[in-house]
Amino acid sequence: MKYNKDIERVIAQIAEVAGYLWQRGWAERNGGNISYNITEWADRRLLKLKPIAPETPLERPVEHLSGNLFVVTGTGRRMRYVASAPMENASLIRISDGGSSYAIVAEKAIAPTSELPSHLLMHNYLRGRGIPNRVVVHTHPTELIAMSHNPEFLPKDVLGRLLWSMIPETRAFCPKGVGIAPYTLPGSLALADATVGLLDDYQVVIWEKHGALAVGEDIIEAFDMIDTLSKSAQIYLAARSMGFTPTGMTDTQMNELKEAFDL
Ligand code: 2HA
Ligand code: ZN
Repeated sequence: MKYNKDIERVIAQIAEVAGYLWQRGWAERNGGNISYNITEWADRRLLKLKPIAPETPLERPVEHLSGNLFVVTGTGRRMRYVASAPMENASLIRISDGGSSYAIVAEKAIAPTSELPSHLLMHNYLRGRGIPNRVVVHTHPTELIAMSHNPEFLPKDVLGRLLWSMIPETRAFCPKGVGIAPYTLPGSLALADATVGLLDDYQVVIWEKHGALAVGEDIIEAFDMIDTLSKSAQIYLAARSMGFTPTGMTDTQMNELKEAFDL
């Protein structure tokens, strides 16, 4: 299918980020998924494309996404192939008027990611709050997942503060820290609800013992936040493997940073 320049740019960025996720080792087999709201760039032709498969009802309507068009990576598809052939491994879906179902409108019937409930409910919540969010990225960053196996890190903002304290950049570029959703079955509505419940406070959510998600207007920014947090997790791990627990920046040092960068 031919797309306009704006949408071609979005598809190229999805491929770029999919490549990073694979290179980082965060995307074993079909791990991770991406959704991108492209409605604002879609011309009439795209918005009126005929469904190539029957409408699929959504368990929970997404009224703020009525008529919206998304590029969504396909279920079972591998990030390394999203990188090399994005639209062979992603789906174009349109939400129905009213938001109670979606239809695949791409040329190929690629079923969207198993995490579609989380993706759509996150987009819906943010748009409903008037936030011009376009992207949800989900991936499996090894060290961050490992840290989520430690119950001591799971109370509110404990892991977030620890990661902030590893290197100044993390607080500067992830100023809200990380929310943590307790372990829940992948793909479930319960996982989606737990995640949405954290979006008032965070742009990055860790799914305990599973992965990370970031939201944003821009897919590169969303990737960068997870990458920055992952850097902190790696510093923590490097110190622990050298036999010591890293001191971390002090509260005074972090507060100085907060003021200097107006965070
Ligand atoms: O796409 O990452 O969470 C596979 C997954 C499910
Ligand atoms: Zn996952």
